[in-house]
Amino acid sequence: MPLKLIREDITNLSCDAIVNAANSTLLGGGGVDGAIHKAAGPGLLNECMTLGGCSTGQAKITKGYDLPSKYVIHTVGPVWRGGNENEEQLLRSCYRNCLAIAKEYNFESVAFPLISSGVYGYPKDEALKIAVDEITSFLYENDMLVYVVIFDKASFNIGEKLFDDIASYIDDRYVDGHFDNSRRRKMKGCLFCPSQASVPQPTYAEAQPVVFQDTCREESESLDDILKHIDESFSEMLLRKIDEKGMTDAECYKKANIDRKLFSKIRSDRLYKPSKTTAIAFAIALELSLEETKDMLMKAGFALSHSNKFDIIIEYFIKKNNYNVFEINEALFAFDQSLLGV
Ligand code: AR6
Repeated sequence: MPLKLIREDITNLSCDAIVNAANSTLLGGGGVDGAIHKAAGPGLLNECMTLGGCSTGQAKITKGYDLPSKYVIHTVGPVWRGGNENEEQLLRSCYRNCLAIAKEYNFESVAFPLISSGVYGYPKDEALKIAVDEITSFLYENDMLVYVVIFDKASFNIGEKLFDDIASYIDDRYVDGHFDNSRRRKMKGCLFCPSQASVPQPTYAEAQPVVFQDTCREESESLDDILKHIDESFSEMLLRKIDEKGMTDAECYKKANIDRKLFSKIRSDRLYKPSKTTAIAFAIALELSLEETKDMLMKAGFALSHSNKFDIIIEYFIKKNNYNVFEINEALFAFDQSLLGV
C-alpha cells in the first residue's frame, strides 16, 4: 500500500497509529508532541511516565487514549547540529524503528509528522527526503498505508533547488497557454513543440484535443505499431508494458504508489477506466517516454495539456527522465496539485 503526503493536524487522523516527534524524556513538550499530549489527555502522560524515556533514534509505543488513532509511536529525532553529527542516520533510524513497531503490531495505517524538522531544526527539505526514502524502502517489502503529514507547508521554500527549476518550467509553459493566447491563436502546429509554432493554427480551445494525437508522435513509431495497438484498452496496454519492461506486477504497482487491490481491479477488468492520476502513476512507474505516456493516457480518455500546472509538472519530470513517483509527488504537493497513485 502506498505513501501519502497530506496537509493536516496529525491529531485529527484516525489511523492505527500516529507518530510523535518527542524528546528523550517522553514526558511531553511543544510542537507536535504538545499537540498530541493535549489531544490524547492525561492518560498518555501517565503511560509515558512508565516508559523510562527513549534514546535518540529509538521508538516506543503507547495507547492513543482520547486521540482518534488507536496508538502513538513515540520517537526521538536528532537535534540538527549542522549535519556532521550523525543526524541523518539517527533520523533514518527513527523511521525504521517506528515502522518496525507498526509492522510488529500488524498496523494497516500509520501517520508520521516530519520528525526533527521543527524545534530540532532539521532542514525541512532534507527531513522530507529522508522520510520518503525510508518509508518507500519499507513499502517495497511491506503492505501498509503510510501518511507523511506536512503541517506547515508554507515553510517549504518553494523558491529553492528543484522547486525553483520547476517553477520556471511551469512559468515558461503555463504563461504561454494562458496569457499569450492571442499570439498562439494565429499559429498552427503543436502548442507543446515550440519548433512548430510558426504555422497558422486554429483557436487554442480547438487546438487542444489534437495536440497529442498526431503532431507530436515520435517518428520512430511505425504505422504498423500504431495500428497493432489501436484497439488496446488501458488495462491491456498496462499489462503489455509491464511485460515489455520485464517488471513484475508488484514491482510496477509499488513503484506507482498504487494499492494492490486497485491494481487487481485494473488487471481483471479489460475496460477499467482509471483516474488520470492513477494512469500517470503507472506511466511513471513504467518509465514511459512522453509520447508513450500520452498514448497510455489517451486509452483512459485523458490528455496532457499546458493549461494546467499538474500536467506541466508531469511533463517536466518525464523530460528529465526522473521517474521517482515520490519526488514527483513532493513537487506536486509543493504546487498544491493532486498527487500520483492512491
Ligand atoms: N500535526 C502535524 N505536524 C505538526 C503538528 C501537528 N499538530 N505540530 C507541529 N507539526 P516538532 P521536532 C510539525 O517541533 O523538530 C518538542 O518540544 C512541525 O511543523 O514538533 O522533532 C518535543 O518535545 C514540524 O514540521 O518536533 C521535542 O523537545 C514537525 O511537526 C522537540 O519538540 C516536527 O516539529 C522535537 O522537535
